[in-house]
Amino acid sequence: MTQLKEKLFEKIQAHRPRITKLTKEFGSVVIDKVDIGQCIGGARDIRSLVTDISYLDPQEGIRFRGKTIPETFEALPKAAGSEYPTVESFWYFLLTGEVPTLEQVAAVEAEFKTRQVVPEYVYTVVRSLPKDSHPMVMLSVGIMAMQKESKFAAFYSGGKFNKMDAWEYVYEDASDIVARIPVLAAFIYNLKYRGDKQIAIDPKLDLGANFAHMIGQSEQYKDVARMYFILHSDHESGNVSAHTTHLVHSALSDPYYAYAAGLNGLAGPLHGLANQEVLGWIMEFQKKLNGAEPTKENVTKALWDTLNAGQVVPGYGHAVLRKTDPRYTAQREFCLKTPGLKDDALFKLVAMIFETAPGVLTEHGKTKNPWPNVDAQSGVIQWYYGLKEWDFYTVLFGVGRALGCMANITWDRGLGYAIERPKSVTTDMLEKWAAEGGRKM
Ligand code: NMX
Ligand code: MLT
Repeated sequence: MTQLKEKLFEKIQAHRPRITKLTKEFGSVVIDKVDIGQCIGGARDIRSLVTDISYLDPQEGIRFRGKTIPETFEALPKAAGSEYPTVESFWYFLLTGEVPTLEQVAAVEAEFKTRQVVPEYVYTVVRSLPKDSHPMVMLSVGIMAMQKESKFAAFYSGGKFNKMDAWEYVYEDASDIVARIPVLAAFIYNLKYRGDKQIAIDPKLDLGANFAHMIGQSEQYKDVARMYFILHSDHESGNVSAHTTHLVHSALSDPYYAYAAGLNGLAGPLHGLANQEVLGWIMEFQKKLNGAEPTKENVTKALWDTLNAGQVVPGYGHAVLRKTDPRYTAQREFCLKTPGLKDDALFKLVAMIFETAPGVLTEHGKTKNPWPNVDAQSGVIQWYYGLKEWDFYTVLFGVGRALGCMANITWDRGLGYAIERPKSVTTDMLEKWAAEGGRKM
């Protein structure tokens, strides 16, 4: 067992009795109620999932393992010569809840080197797709094609499956997926936008730096990749990509099936695809300006045009958050401290939208949260560094989100969580309970 796997085993063993006690002794303690609005309205706010990996407070935003974003970046060991931690150190932290030592980080980096090679047949499958397929299709198909590597599936079909050991095989698949997904994403980028000019893995580099290297990016972009993947990793368990991954894996579908499904959810415009939509919206706006300077007045008009056309303003609003997303703030601060970027015209426009959109959305009066989410700021950074193919932005989100989804399903198996199966009701039933003032329990 690697150091990380041993540490994880220790943590899982220590945690198991807590779940057993809660289920056996306190299983009938009520923690929430469900109303008709929630039943029809996307199960909003119903407390029915458990994770210790991250928690999203509506006012404060995300905490990873109890730490805010600035605390996380502060606490973790940094990549050599960088202000940012490596993705490997963050992976250790997400899985175990402990800040790793430099030696523990080096061990994860070494482990990832042995895992990161994507089998050649996966590239053949992805290459056979039409070149104008969306890169999220390519990513999802690539992960799905790799399913035959699944150690969990082999363990299950080998006839020796048992609940106590199953997490070990999920850990193996999860680690393979986390180590390989940036390599697959870089392959897709080069295939789609660089005439299939592929760049080999540099085995000396950490995960984020190697991704930058493999897409032909600059030295500075290495930190962008590290920051981006960490920021997008996890957002507790109810969001579409994490929930889908958890749901599919709850049927004991292996991590490849589960994460391909999660990616398919991430590809929706109300979820991860919003980062592509933001850039699309900005480009459309600039086209309409026809060379004129953006002003608060013309930004306001463009926002109203979108709303009056019955569309959503991409990058604004959130199902849980009720303030500016701290992932937005972290990226905005990155822009403000990066010479060149803080004076970039696109950054200034995004900042102007930030000044304008909350007021317009409040006046519009529909959204419960007029503030920006992660997607409103992420594209401008990519654009500045020359990654201008905005239909690729959700793939970057998907690489980061693998960290959270894979850590979560490893723990799901460690704690033996049940197959997910909520109950549905009919409209007749809802109408009856509405007339009676509630369901008689
Ligand atoms: N622009 C216009 N209308 C909005 C917006 C927005 N940005 N956000 C919410 N609304 C509307 C929403 O469509 C709904 O309208 P209706 O009653 O006609 O159905 C109403 O406001 C109430 O919605 P909320 O309860 O505030 O939001 P909900 O929890 O249903 O949805 C989002 C959350 C994130 C899907 C929604 O805010 C949205 O569509 N935002 C724009 C897309 C986006 O940025 N998504 C990315 C989310 C983060 N991520 O990466 O996943
Ligand atoms: C996410 O990162 O998953 C999004 O902000 C959506 C969510 O949390 O619902």
